[in-house]
Amino acid sequence: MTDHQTASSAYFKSLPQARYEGPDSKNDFAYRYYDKNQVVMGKTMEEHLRLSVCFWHTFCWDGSDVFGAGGFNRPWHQMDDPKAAAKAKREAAFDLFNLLDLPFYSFHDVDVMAPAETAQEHVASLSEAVDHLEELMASSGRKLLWGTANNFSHPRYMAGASTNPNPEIAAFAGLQVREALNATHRLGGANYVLWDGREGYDTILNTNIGQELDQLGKFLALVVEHKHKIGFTGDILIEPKPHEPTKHQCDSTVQTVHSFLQRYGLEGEVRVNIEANHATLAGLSFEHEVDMAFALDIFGSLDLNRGDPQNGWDTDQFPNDMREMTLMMKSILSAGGMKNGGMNFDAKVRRQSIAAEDLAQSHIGAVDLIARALLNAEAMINDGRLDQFKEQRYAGWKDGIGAKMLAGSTNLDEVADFALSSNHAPAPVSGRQEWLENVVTQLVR
Ligand code: XLS
Ligand code: CA
Ligand code: CA
Repeated sequence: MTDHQTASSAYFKSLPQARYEGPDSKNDFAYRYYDKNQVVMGKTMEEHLRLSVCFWHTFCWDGSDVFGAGGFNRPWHQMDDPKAAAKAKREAAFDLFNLLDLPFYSFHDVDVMAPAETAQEHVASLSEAVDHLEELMASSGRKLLWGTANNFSHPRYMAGASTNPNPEIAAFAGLQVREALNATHRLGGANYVLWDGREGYDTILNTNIGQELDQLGKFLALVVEHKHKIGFTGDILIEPKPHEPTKHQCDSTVQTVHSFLQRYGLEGEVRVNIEANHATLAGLSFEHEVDMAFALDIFGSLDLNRGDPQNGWDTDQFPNDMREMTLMMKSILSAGGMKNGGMNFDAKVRRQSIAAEDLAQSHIGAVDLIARALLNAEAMINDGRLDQFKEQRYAGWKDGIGAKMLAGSTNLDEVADFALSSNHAPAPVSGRQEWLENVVTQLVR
């Protein structure tokens, strides 16, 4: 990738190139911590973080919400010709990717193409967009973290995509997924994501849950089969979310997805894309979901953002919690680092942040947060106290009756007899949470 490509579209042209200037910089467009070439634990920051900008919030959203019209007035939203508008949007997107100098981006089919109504129009319109994306990627050196199909916005999907009571709609969803997966493969994407926004329900009165789970499971098996058929070597990722827009979503958490994969024989074929704000919507912490995915060996990739602790919506704000990001980074480093996955900013500026510079500065601040979190996580690992404490806490399971229980090489009689014969009352020990939290406070900078 060339180092300092400058933004060329009219929309971003007045903004300076973002580059690393160190912690003392006074430049609002500089990275203070993200030095993409800095080596941390054997890899550059760019390789560790694999940061990605998303199309939908950053270039497609016009600022509208359920109470009012959009006020962003991006030039590509003002154009009459839908094909020219889609092209201008793609060009502006790559200008921002270049300005930020981040390696990856992500998109839904409908984000990048001119709107289409029929199946034939969809295929033609996406294909035109993919030709252009291929050129833009070649000239900029930017890469695709993942592609996906938007099988939730069009009214045809109001009762679900693959879980729809009408199989013709499931087939239309199948067309969109095939085309989006083929496009992702052609563009060298590292992963393919399925976020099943409407694969759930609002009332049990009109829903056969068992039937819909089967529809979803069988559909996913078709996607996996197609991946192998075309030779796509990236990961297929499911993105859990508990609700919004449906009241009950089928794949609500990392653990739910894992059970679902087991039930439909898809273990080892599908991983998870974990979004911070979806974890908190499920009443879980981001670090819980990340650690759970590693424990179940289905970790794939991350969508970085945050919710609002007061309102409990999917607000998709840019992340700003250093402690949360540091603990997440620590989990990733401890598990051996990112593989095909990356960190995608599935985050949007607030509705009043209408300027082009808001799109740049929102990303710049979040990139620096993650870069610092990486340095903090490295410091935590080098410090060793947190890891040593956990290691010590479970040490008893390494041999004796503990090791036998873990290996499944004992029975309840032997376990009970051990308790009888050990001849003392085992005593609880302190979990030392406050001390551990103090250690975190000392190491999060
Ligand atoms: C919505 C999801 C969505 C996925 C991609 O809540 O976050 O944007 O990431 O379809
Ligand atoms: Ca997401
Ligand atoms: Ca979200």
